[in-house]
This record gives sequence, structure tokens and C-alpha cells, in this order.
Amino acid sequence: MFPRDFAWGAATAAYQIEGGWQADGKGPSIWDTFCHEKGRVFGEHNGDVACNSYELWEKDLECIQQLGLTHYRLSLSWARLLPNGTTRHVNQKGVQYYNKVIDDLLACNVSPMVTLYHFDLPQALQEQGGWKSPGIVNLFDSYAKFCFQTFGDRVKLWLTINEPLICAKFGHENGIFAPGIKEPGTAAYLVGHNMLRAHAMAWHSYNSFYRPEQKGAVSLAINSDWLEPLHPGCNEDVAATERDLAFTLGWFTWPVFVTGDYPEIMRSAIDSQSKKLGYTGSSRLPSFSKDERAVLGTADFFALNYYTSRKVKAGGSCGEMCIKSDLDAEEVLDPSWPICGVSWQAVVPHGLRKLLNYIKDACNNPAVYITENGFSQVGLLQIEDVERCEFYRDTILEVGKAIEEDGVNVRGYFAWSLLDNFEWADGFSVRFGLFHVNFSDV
Ligand code: GBH
Repeated sequence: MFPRDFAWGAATAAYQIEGGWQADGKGPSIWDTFCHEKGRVFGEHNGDVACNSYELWEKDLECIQQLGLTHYRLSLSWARLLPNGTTRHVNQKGVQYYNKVIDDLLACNVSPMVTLYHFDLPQALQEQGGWKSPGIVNLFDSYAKFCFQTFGDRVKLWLTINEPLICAKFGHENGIFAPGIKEPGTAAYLVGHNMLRAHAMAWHSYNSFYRPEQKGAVSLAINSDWLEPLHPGCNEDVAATERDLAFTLGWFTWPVFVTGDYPEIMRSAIDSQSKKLGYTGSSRLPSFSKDERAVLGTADFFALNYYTSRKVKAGGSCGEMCIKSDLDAEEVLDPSWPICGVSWQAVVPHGLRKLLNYIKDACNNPAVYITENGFSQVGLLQIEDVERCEFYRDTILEVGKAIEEDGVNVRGYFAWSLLDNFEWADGFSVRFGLFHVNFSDV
């Protein structure tokens, strides 16, 4: 079913595995700060040590080789490379670390896919306003150019930002993730906007200055659940599902792959809710200038993170200013779907095939990499991984059908994650690893 040159990979992210949070001149990131505050993360866990991949990278490499992967997706810690976030001060030890990782991978015939930003903004930049501030766009571009310049002779697959939707919503709407900002109904739209502008600027930098020589490809990783109406015969539920898809997949997909702007139903839902609340200012969803719109259509492939599916019904507005009210839709679980470890993860392999088809149709059949997909398990025990194996088998079969029967142009599949690691607000209580990690002995 799978093309010969299909990429078989596993993924990780810097803060979730590296540890070494202060090692060799690394600056603090917003996740260091967030975890060191009381009450933010399950069990007051933090990524100070995590899998200690900063010291034990060779062990990770052994795992990668044992699986026979063709690709490995990792992220760079911005604050390990540029402790204050800017290129005025480069931490050479950080450069050395990633040079070794990349060189070791290539020596084993494994191609790196590198994410520039996976949730861990340098704290120094948060103090200047972080992703809410428009100044972040140029700062991100400088960091991106530094990375292309330093590693792009060997790295041919780049992702600028991982899951802007989660950075926006979990970082700035409900505050469950760093930087823990809770400004419902406003900040997330601003953050998403600046992330889209930052992605576009970095893509253009690559395109103009690095692509001619380095010949790689650049995208951003977009996460979405697959969504279906709870009652397919009910017009309200069908409309609510369409709205919800616009607020999840569409928010970042339409600007980059479809129209160069936000989905129209997203803007009209936000503006009509503003009206209801008597809010008379300008739209809470920022606008792209004409020049920005012209440069937004910028990605060389579609990178999709998929974990689960939901049914959607109309309603759910709480009458306050927040994304949930703008959306006015409620997501529910289908009782026939089994739940794996975490309560949010229903096991729905066929949802991935549907989502892939939706993306094929909406985005004019782009090349797609599934950059994350994985199975959660709760608890500390080492287990016989029967259910996880079944999950991967069933999901990969759906990908195969999407390729063979539906003609979706899927080029690769990355399991989340190579190793059990720091699962953000859930700390080490949730495990996604293909390999078990004993966190009291790393
Ligand atoms: C990905 O996010 C991340 O890229 C990766 O770093 C992470 O380890 C992986 O998923 C597994 O979670 O608090 O119950 O409301 C996927 C999107 C966003 C899904 C946060 C779970 C929390 C649900 N995730 N969400 S809840």
C-alpha cells in the first residue's frame, strides 16, 4: 500500500525529552517558568530532567535504529540555541548538541525532520510580550534564519511552528499550558495571527535565501480532530460541525493552504457573538493586510497531527466572551468509541482517513505528512503494549486505504512518540512512548 520512499518516523519535542534545562548556557523557556510555579502541572512535575536526552541522546538513537525508522522528528529548543531569544548571543554548546544529533542521524541513514518551535518560547521574549506582541514575527524569522543557516545543509524537512491552535488556546485562552495566560476570546486570536505571520515570513526567508542551495521543504504542523455531526439529519448540528471544523482545522489551514485568510464562517461567528455581547470595538479576529494575504499561501506540504475524533452538536455558548461562545458548538464522545489512556482520547482510526480526505479536497491534494499520531496510556507501569500495537496497526491501515483507495498523497507517518516523555500539563502521568522510560533512573 505504501510508496517505496514513504517516510516512517517517530517524533519528540525538545522540552518533553531533553532535560538539561540550565545545562551549558541554555536560557529558560516559558515551560521552565510555568512548571516551576505551583499548581500548574500534574504532581508539580517538570522537564528539568525528563528523558535526559541532552545527556543520553545515544540511547534515543539506539531506539530509533532498533525500530528501523527512515525519519526522526525532533524540535530545537530556541532558548538552548539563543538563550535570550535573539541572535545577538548564540550558545555554541547548544549548536554542538544539535549538530551531533543531526550528524548521528544521518550517519545511521535516518533523515531528520526539524520543528523550530514546539511550545517553548524563550522566557526573555515572553517578558517582551511573547506571541501576543507583533514584534515576535521578526524575532521568530531571525531565529528561523539562524537555524536554516546553521543546520540547513543537512536538514531538508522543516516545520516552523507546532500546533499554533494549541499555543493559542491552551497558552492564552484557558491557560492550561505555558505561558498560562487566561484572556478568553481575545488573546488566542492575536497569538494565532502572529504565528501565521511568523510562519509566512520564515517560509519566505527559506524560499528566497536558503532553498536555492539547500533544496528542502518547509511547513507548519496543524493539529485537528476529525469532527462529525452528532445527528447527521439535524441542520443545526451539521452547521455546528462546519463551524467547529473552521475553528480547528480551518483557522490555520485556510490562511496557509486555501484562501490566504481565515474561514469566512469563523470571522462571522466571532463578529456576531461580539455584537450579541455589545462589544463595539474592531473585530477580535485580526485582519491580514492585502500584502500579508498575498504572502500567506506558503507551505511545501501539509503536516497533520491527528489523535482523535468528536461528534458535534449545536449550542454551547456560555454567554461570556470566549472561543467556546464564538463557536457555539459542543463536542461530545460517541459511546461506541473506546477510550485509551487519557479521557480526551477516543480511539478512532477511521477518523484519520476522513480527515485526510477532507484535507485533500479542501487544499487541492497537497503532499501530506502525518507528523504525529499516537496512543496514550495512564500510569507508571511498564506494559505489554498490545493495545498500542493494535492502535498503530489499525491507524496505519486507514492511512493505507487513504493512499490506495482515495488517492490521498500521504508521504510519511510519524508516531508520537519515540519515548515516554513529559506530557505537558499531565506531567509524566501519561505515556505515549513506543519505548518505556523509567523516570526515576534517567
Ligand atoms: C500534541 O498535541 C503535541 O504536539 C505533543 O507535544 C503532545 O505530547 C501530544 O499531542 C500528546 O498530547 O486538557 O483534556 O482538555 C495534541 C493536542 C492538545 C491534545 C491538548 C490534548 C489536552 C486536552 N493536544 N489536549 S484536555
